[in-house]
Amino acid sequence: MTDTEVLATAARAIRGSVQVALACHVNPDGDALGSMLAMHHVLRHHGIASVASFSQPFVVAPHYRELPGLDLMVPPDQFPARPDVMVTFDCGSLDRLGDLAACASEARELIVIDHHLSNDRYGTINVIDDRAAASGVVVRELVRSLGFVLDRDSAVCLYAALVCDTGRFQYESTTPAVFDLARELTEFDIPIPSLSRTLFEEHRFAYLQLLAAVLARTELVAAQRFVWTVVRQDDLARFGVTMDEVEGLIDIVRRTREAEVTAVLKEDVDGSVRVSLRSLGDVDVCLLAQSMGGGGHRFAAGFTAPGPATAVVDRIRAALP
Ligand SMILES: [Mn+2]
Repeated sequence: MTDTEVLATAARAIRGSVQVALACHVNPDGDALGSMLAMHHVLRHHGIASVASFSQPFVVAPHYRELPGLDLMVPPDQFPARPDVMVTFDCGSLDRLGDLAACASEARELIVIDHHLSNDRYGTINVIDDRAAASGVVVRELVRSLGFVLDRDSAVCLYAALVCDTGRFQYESTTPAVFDLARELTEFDIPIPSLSRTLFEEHRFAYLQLLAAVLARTELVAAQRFVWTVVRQDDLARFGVTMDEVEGLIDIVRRTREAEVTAVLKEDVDGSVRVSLRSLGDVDVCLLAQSMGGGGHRFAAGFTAPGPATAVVDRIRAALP
């Protein structure tokens, strides 16, 4: 089937359904939440009953709080056990649905909306476009295929999906098609400054203090073009910050001009160390992570190892050119 035919098949299934059950992957990001909520708004707007959820932990990260429709989701235990038509968003495999994987297996029709090349096509209808910059882009096409229109809330959600997955129009995925969609979405009343701030910029003051301490101990190994730092449990206690809040810290450390590879180590309560790796492309950090029992992509990968952190750094350095 061509892309257009698959979209039309998905649209027919949705139109013919009594209730459409929408789900995205565990620990949803901006694209997962944005694409799912956009579809939720569009269906409600056109009188099609829908329910939206994601697996436990049923908690939305604070920087997504301005997405309209978060209050319209239901907890996963209220999700239909045997959905008539279920649609998944930005979710590459069944297990990434967490608690909702069982519901997906019981669905009469399972529509998979995604843009990951690695998607294993677990649906009965798979609408997967690996050239799309975000799942939100695929949702826009599905809405068109349904003959439905966007409203303000769905436009805000799709805009969030688009800016999150293109890194605010900075990643390689930023094509002319991305700007076409952005132009269309910004015809609606999108609060661009406040969305940008909450999605990408603001942090609690406590985090900034932790950041200062962690940056102060960052080490540059110039000979190996390698920069690294560690976040310790006592940092979290001292500044009152959770490990979840330091996810973006590596994006600051990897700005180091002299470094090709960046590592941020996070000491867990049990003494093990979670390592995030980034590369500019000359070094394949996925291979490095795999050699340590982890995985990822060429530019971004990770692994977990027994501590202490200094021993883990020695192992990374031994694997680097
Ligand atoms: Mn995505």
